[in-house]
Amino acid sequence: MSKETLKRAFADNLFYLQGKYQAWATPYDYYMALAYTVRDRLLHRFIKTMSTYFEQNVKVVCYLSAEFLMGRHLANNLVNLGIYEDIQEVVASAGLNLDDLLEQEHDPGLGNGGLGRLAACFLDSLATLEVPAIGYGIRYEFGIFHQEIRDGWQAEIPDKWLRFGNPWEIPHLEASVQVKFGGHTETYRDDKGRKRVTWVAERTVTAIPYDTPVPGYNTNTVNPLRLWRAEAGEEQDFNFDAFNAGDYDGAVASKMSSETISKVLYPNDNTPQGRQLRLEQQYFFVSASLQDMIRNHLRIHPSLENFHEHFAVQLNDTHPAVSIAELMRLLVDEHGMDWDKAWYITQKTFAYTNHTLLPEALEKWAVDLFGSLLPRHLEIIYEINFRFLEDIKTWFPKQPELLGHLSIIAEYPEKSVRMAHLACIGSHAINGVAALHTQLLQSDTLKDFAALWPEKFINKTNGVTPRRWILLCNRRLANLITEKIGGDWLKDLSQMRKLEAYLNDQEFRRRWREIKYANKQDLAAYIWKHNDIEVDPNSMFDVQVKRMHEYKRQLLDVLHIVALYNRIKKNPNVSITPRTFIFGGKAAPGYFMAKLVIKLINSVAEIVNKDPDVRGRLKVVFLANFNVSLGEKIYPAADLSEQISTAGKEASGTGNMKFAMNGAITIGTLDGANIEIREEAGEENFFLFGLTAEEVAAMKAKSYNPMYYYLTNPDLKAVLDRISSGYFSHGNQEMFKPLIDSLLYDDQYMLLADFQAYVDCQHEVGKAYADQERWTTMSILNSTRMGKFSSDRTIREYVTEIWKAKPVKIELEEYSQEKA
Ligand code: B1N
Repeated sequence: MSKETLKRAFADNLFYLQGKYQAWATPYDYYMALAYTVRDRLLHRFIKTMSTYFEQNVKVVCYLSAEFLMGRHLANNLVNLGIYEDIQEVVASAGLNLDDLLEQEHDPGLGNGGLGRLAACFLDSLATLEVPAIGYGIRYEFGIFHQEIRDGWQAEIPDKWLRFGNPWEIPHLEASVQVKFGGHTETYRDDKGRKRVTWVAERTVTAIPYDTPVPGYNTNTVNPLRLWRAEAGEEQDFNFDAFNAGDYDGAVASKMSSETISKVLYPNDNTPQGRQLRLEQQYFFVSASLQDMIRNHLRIHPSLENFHEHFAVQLNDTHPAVSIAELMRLLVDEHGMDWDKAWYITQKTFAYTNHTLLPEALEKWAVDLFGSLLPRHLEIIYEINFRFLEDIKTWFPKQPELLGHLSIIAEYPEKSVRMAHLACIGSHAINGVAALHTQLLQSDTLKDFAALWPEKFINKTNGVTPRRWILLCNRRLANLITEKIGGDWLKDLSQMRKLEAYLNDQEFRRRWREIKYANKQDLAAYIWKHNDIEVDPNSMFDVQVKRMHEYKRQLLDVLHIVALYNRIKKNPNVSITPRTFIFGGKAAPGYFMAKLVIKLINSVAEIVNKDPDVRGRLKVVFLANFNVSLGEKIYPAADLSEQISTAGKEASGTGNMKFAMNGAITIGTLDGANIEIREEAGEENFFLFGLTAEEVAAMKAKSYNPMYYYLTNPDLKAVLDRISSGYFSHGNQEMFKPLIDSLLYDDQYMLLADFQAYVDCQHEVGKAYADQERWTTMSILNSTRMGKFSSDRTIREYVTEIWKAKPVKIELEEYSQEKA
């Protein structure tokens, strides 16, 4: 891939694809020309990868997910193809700056948060490890809304990400499939006299696949991300008023017809959306994907009897769990297979990942709704359930109560289909996403299934890709690492340990600090530009970025800020470590409390940032529209990573890993992957506080009284009283009352129980930061010891223990290497 060829292609694409001379080209034109140049280089690898899989008849991993939060493609593709530096030169020789062009790309937001981003990291690792894999999902026309802050409140703006075209996708109209909805079922006898069922649907939607090539790092493998679009008849209007009023799905629900299916991503994280359209989305992409697999299988094989030997299908939470009924329907009804054989194949094919323990987040569909949309699937689920419960009766004749616990159908409060039960019964493996989470699944959320099939349960601690989350977002750090230990760490993150040889090297330590400082300067410039707030890169950057949710306890972080502010107001000369508190995160549009916390953060910022007594020692910043590309700017600039969820509530967290890899130190509870991060980093390099999951459960069991803490802790009382008094809300005492009342009278997430421990721990953090030598050591060791949290490690475990798939080398012919 010579620079001359790249230069030529760049110029040609500007002319022939954007239709522009240099003189008229906008930065976006240049971005598009560059994107097409890179895409061409991906494509022949992509095609070679596909044909190799076909010819070698390999087992393919199919990752089914309602969300893929890919982030921008261009820089990632440059990095993975190994042409970043070359392209930088090519672009410079045209008088342009690569970073400016990279900023032109719209960040595709086809996911909410951790779950969708995990799917994206997994695709990167699968291709890097040369595992045959395909991601299947939905090509939403509107991704997660764009967040603006108006008068301190969140406003939601529709995300029209496709408006200026998407150079990374290739539609395949010829590979469309039909997906049916509604209607009824009929029985008949086939020519062998066997009783069969057909589904007479009420309507049919066309699913059109759009493929995005996903390259591995430093390999020839390029796997597909295949996203389905529902064919629209008439173009439908989008109701922006309803949308902005927070009635998010009302904006599209008015004309609930086929073309709305792939219109919009539901903006909920960790809360289910019991709407018919959501179930339509789930079934739509599941059916299209399974039909696609079957079609591909029958191109090479005479029957579907060995389907499970060629496809390993992973269910990313229960969102695609209707797959289990759909594969049974396709095998039994459409391909005439016996039930028992079909069931064997189905169980061998699927594995299920659970991502949450929050009881309210477990998906349930009312039987009436389910049956009216998917009448045949409801019958199949009843049949699966009947056979399963018959087995249970035989195996445990003395435990009739088990039937109600295990049944796929819940009777109360309304008759409904429990998707997690369907997923457990139809899968051969069930995994949680961190050690504690898997334990709690087994001891609590899914305990009856764990007792029944202990061998099905297995932990797979999450990971993140070091390509995007170190190399691409923190080039300064990546360069230092490679200079010291060579480049192998990018494919084997445990090699980072070798850097510990430099732990006491003064020159290395100085450069470590300089890099963090430079990253903080960059972020400070971003804050200045977007928030008009001046922050000092010498202050500690104390960061909490993640979706807004009560269990994540952004509010506890705010209580600490107010506690520090109170200390200063009491004695303006008190000695405190200067801090910049940085927040970011979207709230689901209908989540009132989460939105109120955003308003509180901005209200506290307004007062604290300009109070002369504070003398700039505290700054509070809420960065609007936290997404993958903003994360890439924030993680490398953080000193302190806030991972303060109520123990037992955060399944894993993955932001915690990104922070630590980039040298931030965690303050956190014993929750999710924090526990394993602390184990790896060493307890002396982690700020631990708060109740354990066990203590939380015990305290809840003997009736928790938050008011007690308010009445007995004067600092806590002063904090809550200041907020209640209207001090941060122009005298309005009503504004934050819902937050205060929920703390005093309910406090489901036990902020008040953890308050003092948190404040005390933060005091230790402040002292540690003041000792820059100590802090530098902790920072280096956090970063060097995160090898476990590369998604390469996670994927290797899935591949060997669950999917039983094998890597396949993709050989490029000489001529196509030339052409590249
Ligand atoms: O999945 C991440 C974990 O790291 C997080 O701890 C966990 O909260 C997150 C319904 C979810 N769990 N459940 C969801 C997302 C969208 C939706 O519609 C639920 N997200 C998580 C990766 O394992």
